[in-house]
Amino acid sequence: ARLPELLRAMPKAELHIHIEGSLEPELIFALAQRNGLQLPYASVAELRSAYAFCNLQSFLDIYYAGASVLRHEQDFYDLAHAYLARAARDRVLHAEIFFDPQTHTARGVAIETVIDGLHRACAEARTGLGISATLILCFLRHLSEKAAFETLEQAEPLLDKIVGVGLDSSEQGHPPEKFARVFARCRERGLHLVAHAGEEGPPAYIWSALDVLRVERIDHGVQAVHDAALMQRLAHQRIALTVCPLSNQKLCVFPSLAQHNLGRLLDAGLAATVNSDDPAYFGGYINENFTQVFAATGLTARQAYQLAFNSFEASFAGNADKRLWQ
Ligand code: ES4
Ligand code: ZN
Repeated sequence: ARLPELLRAMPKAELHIHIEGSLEPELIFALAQRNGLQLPYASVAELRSAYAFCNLQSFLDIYYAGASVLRHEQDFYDLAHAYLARAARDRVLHAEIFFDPQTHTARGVAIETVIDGLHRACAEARTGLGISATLILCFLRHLSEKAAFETLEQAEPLLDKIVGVGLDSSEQGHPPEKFARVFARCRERGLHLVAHAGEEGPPAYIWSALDVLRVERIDHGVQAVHDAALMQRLAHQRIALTVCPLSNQKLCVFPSLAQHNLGRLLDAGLAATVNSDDPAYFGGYINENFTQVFAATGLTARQAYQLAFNSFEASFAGNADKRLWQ
């Protein structure tokens, strides 16, 4: 069979998807109408044409503006349900979904509105779609440690609905160690820990995510190639990197997709995975990330199998999840 068909048909886990980044322009318009909100764009096409960015910050500005149409529990349910139905078509069997509660609580939306809506869609996907889906609460690193502690406190009664915590938003100037005490508290709560590091930021941020925050996976991590000792450590400890090729292309992390270093990471023995990050903004869901990076960099069927294997091995799926897909 041809490689693109293999990539599309192979079972996979998605470990790096921001649910707010799966909000398609059509749903932004539908939710704006349902919630009686005026958008500064006349049409879906006009909104889509505003999706031109060449670094993380210019993307984040548009991403947070888009998320502002999410107000009610049903809005969060509809968002997560749309993503999960789309992921099922890409043969995703398990998804670990990031969400940014502070984006919503800052607008007066209660954290239980966010978590209950997303969780209801995840629970329903088990029976409706045959997919296991769990939630990872991300702290916004451009905000303070105090704000992160307040968010954790608000989430405390809902912790049985999330599997872990992460760290996202503007990386440069906001090193992982800013959140050392919050992550230590989350660890005491028994939550899994991940963090974005080495997307645009230096290898030093990957070191501190591992040694100070004690995370189990690194989100992105592609800057690790600039530090040989770090590469050795990531390989030896089988610390997964959740790589997002189309995101890196759209945010100009690499000059072109052909120059993406996914092949180098795999060749060095790292547990890399392929993921979609913010598919509504970056031009494709997980299968599009696979087919485009394989076409641009010439990866092999063996490496496709390795990436799919890595995604399940690096997941926080439990036995109940595994029984669902087997
Ligand atoms: C993100 Cl691509 C990326 N990086 C950091 N934070 C994010 N939040 C949503 N997408
Ligand atoms: Zn991300």
